[in-house]
Amino acid sequence: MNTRSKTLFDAAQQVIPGGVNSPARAFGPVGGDPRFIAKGEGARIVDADGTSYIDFVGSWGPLILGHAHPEIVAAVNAAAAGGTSFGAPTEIEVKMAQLVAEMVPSVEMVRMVNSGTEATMSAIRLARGHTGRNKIIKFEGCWHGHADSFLIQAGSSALTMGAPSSPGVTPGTAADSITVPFNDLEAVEKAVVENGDEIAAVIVEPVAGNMGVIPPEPGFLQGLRDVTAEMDIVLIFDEVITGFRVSQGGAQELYGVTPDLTTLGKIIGGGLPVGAFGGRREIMSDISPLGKMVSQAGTLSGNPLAMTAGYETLRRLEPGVYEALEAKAQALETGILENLKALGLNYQTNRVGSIMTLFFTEVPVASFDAANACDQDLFARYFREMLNRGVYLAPSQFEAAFVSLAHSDADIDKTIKANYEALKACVS
Ligand code: KE4
Repeated sequence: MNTRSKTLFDAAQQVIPGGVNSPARAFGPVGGDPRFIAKGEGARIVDADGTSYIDFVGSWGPLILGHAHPEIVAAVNAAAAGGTSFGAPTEIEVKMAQLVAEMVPSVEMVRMVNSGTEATMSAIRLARGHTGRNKIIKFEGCWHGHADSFLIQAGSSALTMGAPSSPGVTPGTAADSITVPFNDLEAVEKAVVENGDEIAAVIVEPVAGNMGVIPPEPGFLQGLRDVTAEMDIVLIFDEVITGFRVSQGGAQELYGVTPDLTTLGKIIGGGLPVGAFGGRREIMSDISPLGKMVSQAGTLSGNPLAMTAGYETLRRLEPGVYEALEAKAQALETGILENLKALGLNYQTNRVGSIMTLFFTEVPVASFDAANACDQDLFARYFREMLNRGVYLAPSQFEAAFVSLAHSDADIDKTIKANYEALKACVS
């Protein structure tokens, strides 16, 4: 059918690789063509053909307050009227850093950047510069953005596209990245023993969100904290998804484990390009222009527009917000589980607060291998059935659904109804 989205996609593919500016948006794994989005409002997005969807991608997490929040749009408009970027320090950057330090337990000092990738890339460089060591430990199926050191057995779009280890990453770089299974503390301890004084950092998503949502097993995060503290290894929590999402202070507050460094993104920018890395003053004091002068820089880092969107978002995330998000997400998960039971299906759900994944497998998903064993063809069918019923999910089994404060009870009920019909269509 020749829709406006199709026309735009045909044009896009002539000048943009795959027609998308990020592979996670490609519909290849789920079939059909991506919907080109014209606008968003609250919990809904409208595509170029005027079709409206209940949105559970929310720009992959940033829009915890929903699309086009009127007060945030007004604040960004006002900031833009005063200039979009100066390349010089501004008051809003100080207020933002103070607010992040107040909200995130591990953060004594923080540096703003422009994406989660920049945050994680900078954090491991800082850990290497601070410790004088070269190797990092990362976890199979976790995604920390597209810096070379992470693109070995990675999650998210790399996994979805069937290329978890990327061409273009040199053997030398790959040799300094040790990849172990998520939730496998013994494997971490073994890697530390084998490489101990060469390891600069362990970087982990405290709740994995890029092989679908996989919570940490009891004791896993504390175990990482203990083994890294013992060996003076920098523990980095990549909270780009979980930061300000699973609680006001992120996963480190939820699980009571404080890392040395934390990387942030998504919600911190309120939908504009912002990332950040922060943590212990002793470590952050080695970032240029201080201490050991670990280099890190950025033309638009901390620009007043992005800082305004982020600051106005964060300051609205008061504790009561998380009870409301929990109630919405719990209602959605309960409805899905009731549907599965009614249809005699045993697919699995994982949920932490307002992020969740429905896995098309009959075994509990606590590891990369279990996630990777899901029936991706069945997920693709389900995705299309939901899209045709006006529910917009991430086009991959290996992603999270994000519930926002803007999702109404009616939206949740409509989604549960669509879920029942979609599941029934998939298995009939
Ligand atoms: P960005 O560079 O995309 O802002 O952040 C990279 C990143 C770092 N750490 C974690 C835990 C992340 O989830 C991400 C990015 N998440 C993906 C979706 N799973 C973004 C979507 C995309 O790649 O288009």
